[in-house]
Amino acid sequence: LERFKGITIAMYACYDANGEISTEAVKQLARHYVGLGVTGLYVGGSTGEGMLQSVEERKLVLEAVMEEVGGELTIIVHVGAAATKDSVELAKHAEVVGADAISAVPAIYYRLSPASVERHWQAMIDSTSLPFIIYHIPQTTGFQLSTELLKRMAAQEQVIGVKISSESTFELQQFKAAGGPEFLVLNGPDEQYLAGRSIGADGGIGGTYGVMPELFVKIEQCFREGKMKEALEWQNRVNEVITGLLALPSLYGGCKAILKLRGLDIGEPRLPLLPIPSEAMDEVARLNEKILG
Ligand code: SI3
Repeated sequence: LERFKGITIAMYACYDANGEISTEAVKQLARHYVGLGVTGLYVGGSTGEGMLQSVEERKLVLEAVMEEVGGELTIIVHVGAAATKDSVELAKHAEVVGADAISAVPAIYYRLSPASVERHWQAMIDSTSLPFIIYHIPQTTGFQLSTELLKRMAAQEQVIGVKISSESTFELQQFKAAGGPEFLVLNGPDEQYLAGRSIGADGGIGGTYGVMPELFVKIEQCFREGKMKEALEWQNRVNEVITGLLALPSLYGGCKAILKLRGLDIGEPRLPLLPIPSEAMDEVARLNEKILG
């Protein structure tokens, strides 16, 4: 399980000037993250705009990532979709192209019972032999994962962990206790990375890591070495940037704009996510400077 611990970057969606998937930009971005001390990439999640892409587009993105950095970074693929059938298709594809694990939110839109969500996840698990990581993000899916369901899922060897994007570190600790010491718990809220680690998370998956991976690697290193005061100083620096990013018209738009300032053009987010207007570019530049320190 070591290859899933530490810093996993939730990778941004990459589009060309017409808003179509750019496999070239996907490869460039994936390559950009090699050699920085991060563990891997989370592809097609919230940050990766998987829910705004067709099944075919999601496959294209993963293929590009695998071609470029497969074997160099651990690749977790988010295969969550509204329809179980689409998730199963994406899960099978993930196995064929050699991804390290799949992950999924509960199916979206319908108000689902725990039994329904369990069947949805089970269909993906049964369709491959890949490890499965539950993605718990109740603020967007509306589904509150109970400790009972988590325990039932975690009882299967193939279900290796949960990514918790709710902002409750108490819930994180409870899930860790329910899953047992060998069950991975991955922190979702980047602004609470150190808090999550301190209360039992084995690492994290985050959307703002992609503009400041080195800073998250610093937090992680300090934490591992027991240098808590220093770890907190890095977390506080990161949080000043996140505060600024969250005040922009769109978080992912802001992250992409920062990368563009550094010469990495991966396009704008897809609607309904908003691009960054030109009048906000001074603030984007200020945040970029803050990161580069
Ligand atoms: O892309 C992903 O699936 C994520 O990494 C989600 C991640 O947990 C993000 N949470 C949400 C609700 O989007 C965080 O990375 C979040 O963007 C960050 O903590 C800023 O609030």
